[in-house]
Amino acid sequence: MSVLAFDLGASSGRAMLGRLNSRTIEMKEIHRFPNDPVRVGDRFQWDILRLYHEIKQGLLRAKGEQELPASIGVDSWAVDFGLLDARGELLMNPYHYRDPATEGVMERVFREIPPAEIFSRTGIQFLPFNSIYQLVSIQQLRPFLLQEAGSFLMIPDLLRYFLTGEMVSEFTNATTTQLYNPVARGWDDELLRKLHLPSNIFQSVLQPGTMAGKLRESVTGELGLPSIPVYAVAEHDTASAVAAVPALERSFAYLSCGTWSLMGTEVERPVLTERARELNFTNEGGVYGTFRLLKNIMGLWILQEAKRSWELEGVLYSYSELVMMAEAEPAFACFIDPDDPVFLPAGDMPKRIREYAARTNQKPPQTPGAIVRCIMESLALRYRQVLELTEALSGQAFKGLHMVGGGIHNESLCQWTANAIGKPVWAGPAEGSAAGNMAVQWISLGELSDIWEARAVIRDSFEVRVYEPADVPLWEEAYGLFKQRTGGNTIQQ
Ligand code: LRH
Repeated sequence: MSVLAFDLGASSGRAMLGRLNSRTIEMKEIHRFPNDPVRVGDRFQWDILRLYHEIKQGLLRAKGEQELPASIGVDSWAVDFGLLDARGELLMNPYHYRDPATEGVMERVFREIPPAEIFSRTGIQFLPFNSIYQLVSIQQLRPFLLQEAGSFLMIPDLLRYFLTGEMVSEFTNATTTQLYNPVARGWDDELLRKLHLPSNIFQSVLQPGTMAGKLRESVTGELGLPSIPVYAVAEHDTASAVAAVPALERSFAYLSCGTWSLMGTEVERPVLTERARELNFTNEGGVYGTFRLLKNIMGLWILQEAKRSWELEGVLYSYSELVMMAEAEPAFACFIDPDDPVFLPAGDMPKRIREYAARTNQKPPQTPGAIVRCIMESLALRYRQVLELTEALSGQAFKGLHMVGGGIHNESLCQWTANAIGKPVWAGPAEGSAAGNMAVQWISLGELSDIWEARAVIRDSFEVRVYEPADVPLWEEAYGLFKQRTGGNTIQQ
């Protein structure tokens, strides 16, 4: 039985058709498209209608395949949303989470509500772009939007609404707003009240795996398709990626490696301790009653943005060229803390890396190769640091690390990660989010019995490459240097 997964990342989207032949998944990319955010003046926004157009293109391609999908699911990056008026029409282009308008908003909110209270109500890490701070920023800059708003829908909820006409929110993604209370299991009305945000715009929240409507008439008419069911899958892309981790054991550590690096473990209930808050870990909703105890690491964004800077200067490197140039550079010459807030916004990344180096008394890397080496080594060492924190916080010791997502195409990063953590890395599948998106659909359709059967099938269907640690003493020494040069600070906001 085949299903269709739309997986939208911060830099590209894809439509994947999955077919389950007894216990093997065959995945076919039927459409891939860039997701280019648009800068207008000093605002940074998503081109949501273009994304919806690309989804329709994906549906048309599916029509050309030998078998129509039995169902459809959409997942995307978290935290961003659209506001719709009372008639259900979109009021604004959703803002990009890297839009500068949220700068300083989190700190202003803390004057109204102490961070400890926000954390105990939501279990979510403090990131300046969480939907809660975006909404407060809209309230300050464009209050009429909230006055007019009839509903709030996260990006995949919104696209699903365009497809089906049904307005419902999905749990895994709802948790990332930092407005959802995982203990009370609902939107946190008290937080909304304290922030003077309207509570009536929030929709009921469905668990992943619930049927959430069917392609509406205008869509079936336009595209010449039957009314295919649309499921609320694990609509946060990271939740879908974690669902697809091909783990054998119940206790496992993962790194979902894309624009962001999300590292953590799956837990049965949210960890709402003071320690979790201090370490700025999050408890995002997972599939089938689980939570994702994890931490955001700035990830390959730093490399993507450096590459874009060189492109703007007129030099186009491919990722494999950049990685090869990095491999040729001397090791451990310069480190950055990838999670320093200076690296969050879009803009000249090489310049910010050089400034960081100068500020921390290191020799600034000059060539693209040296810069990329610095980024990749720093990421691998930061992974080691966050893995240690995940172990300390969850009280578990992991035998190795599962890496999923497009970042695993960077083989040196996988190897250096294994070296840095001194444990094996199991890399695969690269299309983790799409696989998790499909897995939830097949479970709902009764084709797979549960998430553990799905993980076993994923393990048997995709290559999982093993990277054994090497040069461990050298990396151990480098880890000491990394901590020294990046401030030795394990408590990172
Ligand atoms: C990764 C991701 C991550 C969020 C970020 C906004 O794509 O969903 O989990 O924190 O985007």
